[in-house]
Amino acid sequence: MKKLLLPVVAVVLILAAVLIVRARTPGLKLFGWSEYIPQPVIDGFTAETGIKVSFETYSSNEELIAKLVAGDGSYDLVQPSDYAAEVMIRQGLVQKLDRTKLGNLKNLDAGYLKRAHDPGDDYSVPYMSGTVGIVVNTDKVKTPVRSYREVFAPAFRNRLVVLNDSRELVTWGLYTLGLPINTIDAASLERVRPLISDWVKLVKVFDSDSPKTALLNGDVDLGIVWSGEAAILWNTDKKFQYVIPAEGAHQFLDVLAIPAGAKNVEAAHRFMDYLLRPEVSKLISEAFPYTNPNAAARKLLTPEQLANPASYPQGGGKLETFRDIGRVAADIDRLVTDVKSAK
Ligand code: N2P
Repeated sequence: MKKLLLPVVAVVLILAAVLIVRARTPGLKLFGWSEYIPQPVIDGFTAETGIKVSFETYSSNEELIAKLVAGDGSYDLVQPSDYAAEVMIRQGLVQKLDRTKLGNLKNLDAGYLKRAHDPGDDYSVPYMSGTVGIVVNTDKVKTPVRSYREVFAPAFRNRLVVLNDSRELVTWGLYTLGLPINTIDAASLERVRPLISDWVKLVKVFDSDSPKTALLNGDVDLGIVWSGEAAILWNTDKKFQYVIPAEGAHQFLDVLAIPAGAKNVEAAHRFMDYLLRPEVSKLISEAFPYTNPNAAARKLLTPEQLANPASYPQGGGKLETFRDIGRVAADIDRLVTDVKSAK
């Protein structure tokens, strides 16, 4: 009996130690876009490191910025688009990265680095890129739809899904009027107002989280969506075609950044470096087929994935990134709230 006691006590002690270490390992608080970071990727990180990840989502940059400004959440890692990262850097809401902890940065295509929002790559790491464009169910819509104006046609009343995003909606109006999308003032917003106020009346569904759903269900026949959503639709059925609007389109680069008040800076760096591994980044592309800025991961994608016209658009079209527009952002939010409430 005595012989048994020692090993049993040892096993119990070891188990207890493991449990204590686990309980003490601080978790990672991640705040990211909905439908963008696959849960199995997050679970893989926890399985490997023991670091638990709490994951909350948002569906617009403005929502993310408002949370950080209010000091809510105490997040360790966030996922702004380029222009939102620019705002956060200017306002001191994010902290400098320790590049020595990001060995996998080498996997990125250099074309996605040194961008205007963070010229020294001091604060942000590219995650995925994409565009905002038109998706058409060609079984239902037989006429070509190439421009914002053609989307917001009376014939498509109640047949449209569009992103629920103020800056996007106003941008479509600005493009339609031939106005600049990053130099916005009261005068240009007043010109956009009547146009988008007509447009919102035609829309059946506003959805930034999963605009593909209304198209898949057949609730709507066309819309304006994130390219990754259009890419999923195309993978499901080739009748869903993606078009870069003729007037010009928004091209985004979404990044990862660490908030100034993060508690687990170490885990945030580990998670970022994990996401930059080619085999992990490939899993992200499989679930959410945006444009992958990770050159090493792209090598692992199939020819079919690379031929998806929404993920990797071929040929021309004017594409522009958003810039930090300062206080006008609040005017845009007000304008869109106004026109929607008058809908
Ligand atoms: C993912 C949304 C893509 C982010 N659901 C657009 N910047």
